[in-house]
Amino acid sequence: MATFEVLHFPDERLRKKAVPVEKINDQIVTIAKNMLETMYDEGGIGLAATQVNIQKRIVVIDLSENRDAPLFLINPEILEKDGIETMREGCLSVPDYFEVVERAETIKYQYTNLDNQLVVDTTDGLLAVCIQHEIDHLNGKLFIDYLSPLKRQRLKKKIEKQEKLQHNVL
Ligand code: K2U
Ligand code: ZN
Repeated sequence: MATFEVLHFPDERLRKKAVPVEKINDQIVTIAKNMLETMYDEGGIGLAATQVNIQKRIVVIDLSENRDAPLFLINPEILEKDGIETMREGCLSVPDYFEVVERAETIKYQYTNLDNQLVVDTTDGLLAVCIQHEIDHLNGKLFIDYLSPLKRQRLKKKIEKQEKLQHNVL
């Protein structure tokens, strides 16, 4: 197994829109499994291929306590949304920053699993938030895009200042 480098905001490659997976072959399975390894290594509960500079519509998620119940979502789509919920979100591509984001409370969604089966399901809670967060990544959108322009600008300046400090230290 291998792991990928996770891109960090404001890397413009995070803004690329991922394309649908045409055929689930060995290459796609290997990418998905390496993404899962990367997610576990980074301490995340979800990861989209865009975050590792792969512009394919692949998402991995594992919300389990023992980190042993992975979900592999190929070409995930949200079919229906209902209600509103707010949750404090973080992101592996925006380290050390957390903000409250408003999203749909319940979603009906579909995806193709690694056995090439179409799965259609409805969920709410953390899984619903995670799926919406990851599909945003596939569309080049970050959770900080829901912030006010002022908050987003302040965050960008904070990260650029941190990068300058790190650069001077190295
Ligand atoms: O896409 C990602 O960056 C992974 C997110 C998934 C997620 C975000 C918001 C709400 C639910 C799931 C991270 O796994 S969130 C947790 C986190 C954040 C920063 C560092 C480590 C873990
Ligand atoms: Zn994220």
